[in-house]
Amino acid sequence: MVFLSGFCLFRWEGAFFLVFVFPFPIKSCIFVKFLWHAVSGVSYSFCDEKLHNNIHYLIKSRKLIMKISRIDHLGIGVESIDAVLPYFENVLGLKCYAVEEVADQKVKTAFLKVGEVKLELLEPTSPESAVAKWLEKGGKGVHHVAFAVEDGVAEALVEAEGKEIRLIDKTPRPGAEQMSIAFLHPKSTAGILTELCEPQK
Ligand code: CMX
Repeated sequence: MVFLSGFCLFRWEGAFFLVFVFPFPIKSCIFVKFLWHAVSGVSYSFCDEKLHNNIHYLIKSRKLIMKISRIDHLGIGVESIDAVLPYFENVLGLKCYAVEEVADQKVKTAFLKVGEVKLELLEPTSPESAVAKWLEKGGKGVHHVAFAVEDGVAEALVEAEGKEIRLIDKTPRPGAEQMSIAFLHPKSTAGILTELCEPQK
């Protein structure tokens, strides 16, 4: 802390200089304070580890955030598609336009459209299926939310992993309706089993 006060006259190289100095700690002067904060703020920002990591990440990935264009579908886990379809068709007036088995996931799927969004009814075809285990543990209704990714599921997975999201699938795999899909673990996605998808190339 430096204490100075009043005007000070001094001579340098034949010229006289009058300097006003402050009667309080030099760091309290508004101008000095401003400079201090500006310099220390900037240097703090550059040292901030998170920012540094983000910049590093941005440089590495050359993008900021994955582009989600819409909700592609809601996956709804059911014991039996035949048992619930009358509700969706006869009460809600929706139309089932496709039934497909996804052997890889050990599920039978039925698709209905609601505007742009689809409902995917999921019926397990084996007790080993993830949906069967979920139903067995008391799961009901919406099983997962699927987001359509515009700029590539593979790239989105790299980005999500870089942001410490737990991946179920490290790389995209084929899903129903000729989609390329990958799941993110609900433990790191606010409890929502999250699917990223895009049409297969
Ligand atoms: N939504 C939210 N949380 C879920 C969940 C779901 N659908 N399924 C499981 N969990 C939670 C469980 O409640 C459990 O939480 P707690 O530890 O707090 O109890 C945790 O995740 C672990 O669950 P688990 O029963 O021990 O089951 P696993 O770890 O063996 O598997 C999961 C969970 C999500 C990794 C597995 O279900 C999976 O790989 N899912 C992705 C594949 C899939 O669901 N395919 C079917 C759809 C196919 C398609 O659309 O084509």
